Amino acid sequence: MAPSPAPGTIARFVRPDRLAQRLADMATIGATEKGGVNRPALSVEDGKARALLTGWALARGFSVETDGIGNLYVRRPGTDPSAAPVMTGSHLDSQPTGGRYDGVYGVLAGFEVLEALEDAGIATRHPVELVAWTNEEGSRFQPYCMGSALFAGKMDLEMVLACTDPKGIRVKDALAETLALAPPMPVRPFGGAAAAYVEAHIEQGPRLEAEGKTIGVVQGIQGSRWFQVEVTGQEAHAGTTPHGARKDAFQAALRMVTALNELMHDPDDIIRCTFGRFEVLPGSPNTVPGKVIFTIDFRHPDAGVVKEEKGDAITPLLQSLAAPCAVMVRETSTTAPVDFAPAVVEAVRDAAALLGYPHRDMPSGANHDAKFMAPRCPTGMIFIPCKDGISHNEVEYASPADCHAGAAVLAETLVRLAGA
Ligand code: HGY
Ligand code: MN
Ligand code: MN
Repeated sequence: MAPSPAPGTIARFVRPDRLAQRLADMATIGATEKGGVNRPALSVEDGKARALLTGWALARGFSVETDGIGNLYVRRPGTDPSAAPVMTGSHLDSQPTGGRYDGVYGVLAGFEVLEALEDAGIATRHPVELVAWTNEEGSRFQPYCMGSALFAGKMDLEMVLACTDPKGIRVKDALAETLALAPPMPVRPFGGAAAAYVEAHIEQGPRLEAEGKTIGVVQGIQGSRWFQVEVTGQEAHAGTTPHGARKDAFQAALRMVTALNELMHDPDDIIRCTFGRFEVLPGSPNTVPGKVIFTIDFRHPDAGVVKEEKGDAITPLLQSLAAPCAVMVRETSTTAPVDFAPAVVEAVRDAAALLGYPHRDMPSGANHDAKFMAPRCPTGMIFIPCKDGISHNEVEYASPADCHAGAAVLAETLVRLAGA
């Protein structure tokens, strides 16, 4: 077996120009007028992005596979066929007004590492495997992270396939259409072994840029709970119906949001509570709203706050404020905070130091597929800065130099974990 490459070797084969070009090519799929992307999970755009990555992978001689939810696996074999793969990856789906880096950067940084290994002729003991997870965002279909959660055995496939988007389209049907856009490939069962998982991602926050750091050595991800709330009142005439006789779904929802803002008030500004979707129906100026549908995205790094201190109070609070309307509260996702494996965190930190990139340890405020991989195998993440900390926005931007740095640190980390 060839001698292990000296530290810093693989980083020299990571090509910033190639990575930048692949990011630019991928950004044409679902491109929006303001320079972002709209690539909903299991849409035609998602299918085209997978097809593009599949074509690149096959052209480099890597093998490709999928599974029952359409996760896309790209594998470079190791010298020990019995060894579990060291995995890397992220997601290709985006927010409706998403950026050109959220998720796709981690997928393409991982692909760049596979290419660099190939170019360097480095043999790793473990296979190195890239995965593009299905529906990380949870924007079109809730819950989020369907792909990684099913891989990790944390969701039921039949439940997931039955989930519908706001237009009533099922995951099952959208998945079939998406898969048809990529070449046929072997289908593997869920739950394969993984020796480690490392995900590269933009920070989606302002810290690294503000502190002049290039690399975030991520310690873990905060907990989060998502709810969908449906308030049902009675449509009525806006001019003739006395307020005392109304079952106004909007007024009830307004009481709920006001009370939730009080519950989630945090002078330390650590709690995150967002009402990202708020629909008032029928949406006519002179009809009392008969239905309001809204979402709650609640997050906190402390498990006690996520659960009993705040999270468990949400549903009873909404129910107490519904009358004279009715309310249905559906919790669509609950994930506890996760800590990443010290050995992987250390490998990321050592790689950043070896390559001379200023770095800092930090938590993740955003959810990632790594949250579901953390209980399955030693897991870690690498952050790079994004301009003004902005993400989930079409102006999202990461510099080519920072994209290169993250991919180089990822390469060194994966080579160390894969046993070259
Ligand atoms: O919502 C999140 O935290 C992730 O960016 N999808
Ligand atoms: Mn993401
Ligand atoms: Mn996102």
